[in-house]
Amino acid sequence: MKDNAMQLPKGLNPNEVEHGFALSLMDHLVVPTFVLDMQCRVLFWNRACEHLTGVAAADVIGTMNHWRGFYCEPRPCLADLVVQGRISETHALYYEYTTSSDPHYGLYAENWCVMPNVGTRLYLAINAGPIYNQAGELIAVVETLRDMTLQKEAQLALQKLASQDGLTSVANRRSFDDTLETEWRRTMRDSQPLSLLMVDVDRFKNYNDTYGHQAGDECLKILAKTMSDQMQRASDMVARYGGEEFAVILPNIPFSELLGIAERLRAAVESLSLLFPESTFGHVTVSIGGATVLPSSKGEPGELVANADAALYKAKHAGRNRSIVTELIAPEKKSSSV
Ligand code: GH3
Ligand code: MG
Ligand code: MG
Repeated sequence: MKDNAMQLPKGLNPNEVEHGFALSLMDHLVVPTFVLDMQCRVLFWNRACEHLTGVAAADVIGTMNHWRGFYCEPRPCLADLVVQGRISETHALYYEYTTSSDPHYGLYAENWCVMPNVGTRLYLAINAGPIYNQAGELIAVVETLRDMTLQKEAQLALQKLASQDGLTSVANRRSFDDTLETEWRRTMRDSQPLSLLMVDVDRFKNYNDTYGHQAGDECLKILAKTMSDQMQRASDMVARYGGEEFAVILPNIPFSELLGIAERLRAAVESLSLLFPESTFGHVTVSIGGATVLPSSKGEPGELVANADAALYKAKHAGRNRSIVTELIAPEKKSSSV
């Protein structure tokens, strides 16, 4: 016997070890584990798997009902994909996944699972490993699971914090830069327009000077919420660009619609009727500059920001509380204003 071979418990012969002790060992593993045969029937379902899923081994062994431990609707588990050679479907069925070009390695994936019997949604890390006989034929697949819910929730919360502006809770500048870059590439690839609005609060220094910085902060929060509430599509992003300036990314919005959207935002802020003290300056208002880029192989996202900024500058100089938009990378630039 080699030095690292498993030592037999006293009183057991080798056959009992193979058929009894090995099974008992898998049954007592703290890692939730189940095994499917080549008909996708459950051969083995250990105690940790019973605990994780709330499904008793006696209810699932010999059946194809293993999916019931994890999901409400029938669907393949990772081990089914390996048994049936349906590896190309992994991306459609799992939240995260990696596949190896070596079929002996199996699959790794992560997913949000409903866990119908325990009533708690869990984020599971899943390995499905093929088992081959001595002739090299696939005879079964073993699936092991790890509960990663706490780690995933912490990761998502951190990601959210890292992409949110601390004061107003809209997207922060970093998130704006990333999204604009992504949408720019999409625009070039899909030949769809991309629009951007830059929104600057009018005479905000006066608001701060009179009400104080804290009241100014409250005002910025209200403005951010008001603008976010105006956006109708999940793909639109309101971000705090910096200070009292906001930016709105509008994927797939053509130039013809941009002025209307800018005016809707401007009017929503004006109708809040947030008063400046002594009413010297009337209500809190914003000026808006916008630009639309048409698909082109040239250019970069900074051009869109620069053009929207230039339009904002014009809106300020034209008297504030107004919107001016520009069409970019067209044969001739068109401008419209209100
Ligand atoms: P306009 O844009 O109409 O030309 O005038 P403005 O007074 O808004 O422009 P300016 O750039 O002179 O002032 C911007 C002000 O915004 C000054 C700054 O104190 C204020 N501000 C920037 N960030 C914050 C913030 O986070 N909280 C508060 N309360 N004020 C801020
Ligand atoms: Mg301002
Ligand atoms: Mg400003």
